[in-house]
Amino acid sequence: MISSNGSSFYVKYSSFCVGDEFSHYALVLAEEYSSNISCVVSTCLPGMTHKGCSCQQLCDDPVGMTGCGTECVEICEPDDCFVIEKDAFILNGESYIDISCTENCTCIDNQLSCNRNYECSPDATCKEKNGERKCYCNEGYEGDGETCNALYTDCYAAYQAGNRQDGVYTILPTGWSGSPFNVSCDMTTAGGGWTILQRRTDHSTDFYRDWNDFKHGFGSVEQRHDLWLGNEKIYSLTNQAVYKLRVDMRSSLNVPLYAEYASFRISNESSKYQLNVTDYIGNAGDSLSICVNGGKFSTRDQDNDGCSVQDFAEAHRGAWWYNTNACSYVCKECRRSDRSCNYFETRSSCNDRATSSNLNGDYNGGNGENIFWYGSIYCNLNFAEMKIRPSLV
Ligand SMILES: [Ca+2]
Repeated sequence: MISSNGSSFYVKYSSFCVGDEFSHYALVLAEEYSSNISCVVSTCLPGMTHKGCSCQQLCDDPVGMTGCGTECVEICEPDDCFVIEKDAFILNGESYIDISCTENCTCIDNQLSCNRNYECSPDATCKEKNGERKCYCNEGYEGDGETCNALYTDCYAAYQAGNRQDGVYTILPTGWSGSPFNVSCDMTTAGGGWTILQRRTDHSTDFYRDWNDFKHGFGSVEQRHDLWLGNEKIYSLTNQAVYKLRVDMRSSLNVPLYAEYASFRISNESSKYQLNVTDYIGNAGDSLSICVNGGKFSTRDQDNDGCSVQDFAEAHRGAWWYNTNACSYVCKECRRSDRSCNYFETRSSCNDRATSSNLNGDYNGGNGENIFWYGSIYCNLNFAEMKIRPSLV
């Protein structure tokens, strides 16, 4: 028989006899029988482990031994293990690593099972953290402590290590004091190894946001959908080496465009992430050197554009290095016929639209509030992606 909890057992009688019709097929069994009825397992309390079953004679009157029967009883024993060095018990399934990180013992059903080949990687340190001693990979490395791999400082480092797939990589720029973070890497465009800073593909992500959002970043790095990596991360990246900037774009008429700058870096937050770019090449036109370069970053809640009578982050519904001090002329609007922008006007005051690019503008925004790159003959964009790579490559 199999019981409802899955235990199988049998019962055996020494004789079995059925009478004739006259006796109405009466059943006659021998009184002697045996069985292997087992106890129910896994009823041990927490901290105890099933160690088997024992058949015991239980009697209603243990003294007179009357009404006796056999009952199967589960044996439960404590499942912890005593560790001499620790001078304490550890629970079943728990591990203990000795003080020199050379032995890793696990308690399995009362028994310590020890791995004596446990050893820290040369890039790891044996230490106790949050009450747990083990080998921990040093800063700039990741792994389980026995094996530690150097974290990439950017997508180009991942590319150099042999990675050729576009996708998400975990990086730790030199000087970044926070935890390693994910970036989306473009490993295929223009030689690969590009760390993506910004991407605009549709209207689903709102880019009209405050300083803190642009400081820390938003959007989906993992999906390589619309994103802003974050000014703190961009600052850290662009100050660990000299970086080249590439901006891939597509005009509203789906013409592919690009702009590259031989160097690109931003300053820290106390300098308002001031922009510094040099040496444009590309087919999109130069829309950072004019009206933008040298500018401080502005958002709708932080006006650093250098113009006291106008808030350009609000005027352009974006967040950018709006720099009215450097802007002597400005594209008033895109021509309706071919959406090109060869119609520049000399600016008489800063009380005007004043930027030559606005890649964080409103995806569906109207003229001047949308995503534009006025250096191009096609100024309105339906796609933009900013990415960086060490400039010596
Ligand atoms: Ca202003």
